[in-house]
Amino acid sequence: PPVIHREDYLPPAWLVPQIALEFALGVDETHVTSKLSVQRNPAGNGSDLMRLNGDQIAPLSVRVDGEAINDWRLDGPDLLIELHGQAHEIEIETLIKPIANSQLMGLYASHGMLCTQCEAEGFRRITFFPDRPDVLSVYSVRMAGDKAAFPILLSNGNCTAQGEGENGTHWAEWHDPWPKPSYLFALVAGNLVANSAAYTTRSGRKVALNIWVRPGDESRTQHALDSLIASMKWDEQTFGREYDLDLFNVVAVSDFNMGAMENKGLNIFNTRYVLADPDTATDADYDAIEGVIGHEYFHNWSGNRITCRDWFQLSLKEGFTVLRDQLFSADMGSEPVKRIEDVRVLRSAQFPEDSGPLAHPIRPDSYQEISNFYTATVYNKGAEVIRMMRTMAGPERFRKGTDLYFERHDGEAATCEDFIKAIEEGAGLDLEQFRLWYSQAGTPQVQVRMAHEGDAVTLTVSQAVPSTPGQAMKQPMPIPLRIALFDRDTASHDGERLIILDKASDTFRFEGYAKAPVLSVNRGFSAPIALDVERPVEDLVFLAASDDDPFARYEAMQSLVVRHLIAAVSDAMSASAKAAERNAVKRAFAAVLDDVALDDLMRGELLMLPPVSYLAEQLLVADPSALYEAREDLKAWLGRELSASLRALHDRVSAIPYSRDAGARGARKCKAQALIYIAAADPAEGARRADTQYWAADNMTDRQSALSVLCGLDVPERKQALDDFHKRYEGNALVIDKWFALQAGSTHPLVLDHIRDLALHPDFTMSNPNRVRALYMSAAVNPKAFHDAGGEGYRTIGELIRRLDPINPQTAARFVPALGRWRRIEVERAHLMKAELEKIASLPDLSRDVREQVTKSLG
Ligand code: HT7
Ligand code: ZN
Repeated sequence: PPVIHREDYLPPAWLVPQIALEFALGVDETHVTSKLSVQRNPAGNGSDLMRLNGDQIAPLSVRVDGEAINDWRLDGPDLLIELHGQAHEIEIETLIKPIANSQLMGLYASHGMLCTQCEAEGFRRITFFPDRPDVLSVYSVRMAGDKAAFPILLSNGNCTAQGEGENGTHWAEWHDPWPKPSYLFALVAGNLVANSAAYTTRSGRKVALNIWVRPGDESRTQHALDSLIASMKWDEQTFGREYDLDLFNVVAVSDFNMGAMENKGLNIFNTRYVLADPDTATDADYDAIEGVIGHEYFHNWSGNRITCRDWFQLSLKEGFTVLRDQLFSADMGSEPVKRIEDVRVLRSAQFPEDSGPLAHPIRPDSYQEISNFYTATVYNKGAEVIRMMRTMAGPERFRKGTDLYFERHDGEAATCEDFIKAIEEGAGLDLEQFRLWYSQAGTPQVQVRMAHEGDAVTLTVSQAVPSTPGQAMKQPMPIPLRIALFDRDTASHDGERLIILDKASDTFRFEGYAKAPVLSVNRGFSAPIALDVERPVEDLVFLAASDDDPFARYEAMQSLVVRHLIAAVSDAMSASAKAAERNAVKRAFAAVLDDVALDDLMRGELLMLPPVSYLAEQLLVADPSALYEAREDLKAWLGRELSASLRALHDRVSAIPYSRDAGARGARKCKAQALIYIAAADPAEGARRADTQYWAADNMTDRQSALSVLCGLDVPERKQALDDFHKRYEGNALVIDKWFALQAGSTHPLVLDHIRDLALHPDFTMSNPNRVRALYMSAAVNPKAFHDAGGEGYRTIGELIRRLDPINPQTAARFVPALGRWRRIEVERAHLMKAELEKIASLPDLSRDVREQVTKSLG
């Protein structure tokens, strides 16, 4: 497949200021007529050739200025037409088969409903069009179809007319006044009901809001609607951004490749990020809904009003919008807890990407299949990079920068460079060297050494950005580090400082410290780096108990555990030194359990052990089973050593009744954590408590955390609870997904047998991405299952990729990175992982999606 390079960008030769689309809707066949008003682009290369992208479609007819023409030609999937004037009208008819569209890109059918997914290149599966984000058009849409099958007809913008047709049909016309790229087009037709509200913007625009779902689901939409209203208000207050249409529709669809899609005025969501009530959704589900509703809404400005010039600029909209949704969620709940969760995601999903064969900068230089670049790097590291700009400027000056960006580029298809320039000018920052964060891949490794002499503290800080595919040599990048120097006796510091390391190595000197202070560094995770600080274990215990930055406190806990577990799997430390480190971990955990000043949400965070994937990141070559066992041993040991406190905690929080307030949510988080340790230490007691919790639960958070513990135990209560769960929630697809995920993600000794059986369960289907992810992504991230020494886990994922690729290549490709980490895994497993990749690569008809990921992973 051809490689597309960022540097080869050329403006389009032809523009399409207007498009009128007509759909004769049917689940089996939909007929599409598309009328394009095209104009030569003054900034184009003057070519007469107009390229209209297509993908698995054929033109039924082509007309230019009203005349049927035959001298069009196909170039691969694309339609080429020669045009000699300045402006023309092109009319093209196509016939598509939504029911046969298993890729879920373009127009497809889901439970009798028709819906679209056009980002990144799905529009070309509907009609021929210059399907690139720098061609902006005003869309008019007319759709007609059977009224009984499709009582609700939606598209972007406003409904301008509707009426009845013949033979039980009806029609609707929609007009979106805002020019947009084709990837933001959307259409939905189906039997839907809405939970509606009205919102008045701060300048007085009245907006009708609808959350559309299948009949029966409407009682689970209030949280999504509340989150939408909160997002609209927050964007006005925080970024000065108002909504710009009279209508905002959100539609929930159960077959969806990703989380949601920000189509102008008609967001389409995975049901997972819409439906919630206490009985079926966990606290984490509620938070995810709030975050994704916010994310898609915020795209209205960062993505829709200002879009991307080309797909290499994807982080322009995604990185910035992730930052905006993170700040929103932090303001809606607990800022430190949200920061910890975001860093956990970055470390477990993005750090491995950055250190593996698929590493790429947040603004990639080349791709074969753009769907493969909707990555944690583009999204989450992209957000971290913009967050660093905010940290360096401060929130007020950063806001001046974003104001300038929105004002200067409104209505344009912009670049990351445009964003950087606006922040530079608006916020008054020099970002010359900082641009390296956009072009260099790899997580900077930062070393900090502290020396104390007389009353002066000297920090020697150095950085190394590792080599990544195609980028052997790296330059030093500006790294903003928030630091504090603590007085050990008073547990206080003299104010936080921001230092910026912009060289390979630098020293920073601070005076007025008669005694050596305790260093707290990268507070709030001010830079997305891996940190190596040489310090005594006692300093970490001190920070874990006393740092006034909650993130730094969490970080100290994590560092203590990482340090201990890495030592546990290596020979570098004596047995007595290992025991001393383990005792330090215990003291830190005991302090967290006993700290009455700590809120339970934060306590729950502090009690979480780092995942095996993050532990493996610390080693050049890891034995995942050894890490897994060491982590399980530590869990059981802490459970035994702190048994009384953990049981007391579980008892205390179990008495707190269900509510959605922070105290009760914190209680449920602690309940889940306490149960994990109790069960690891004493499976019988764990099973007894989990069983009681399961049957007494009046909410999904408690029921799921209890079932999760039971799933890992070989006890009779396990099957009873699993059977009950399935029966209780039969017909609720999102909860049945949990039933699959809990079993596939469990620590049960027979987990691989369970996964094999679940794949044959009548509720399992390859055609629903949520179900596929519930079973197989849970298996791929479960070290016990995936890294089974015999290779069964690798074979399971390899076979899944091979079977899923012809059905849904985008989803199949998402499983490749798990196998692609083979170089960082011990040699025997590495062989088995590589063999699976080779077996996939040997298939003749692989999709471009999977082919790119597999080739890069083997390369
Ligand atoms: N901007 C949206 C991306 C998306 C997507 C991309 C490829 C294939 C399917 C997709 N569904 C949604 C989601 C977002 O970041 O808001
Ligand atoms: Zn997004």
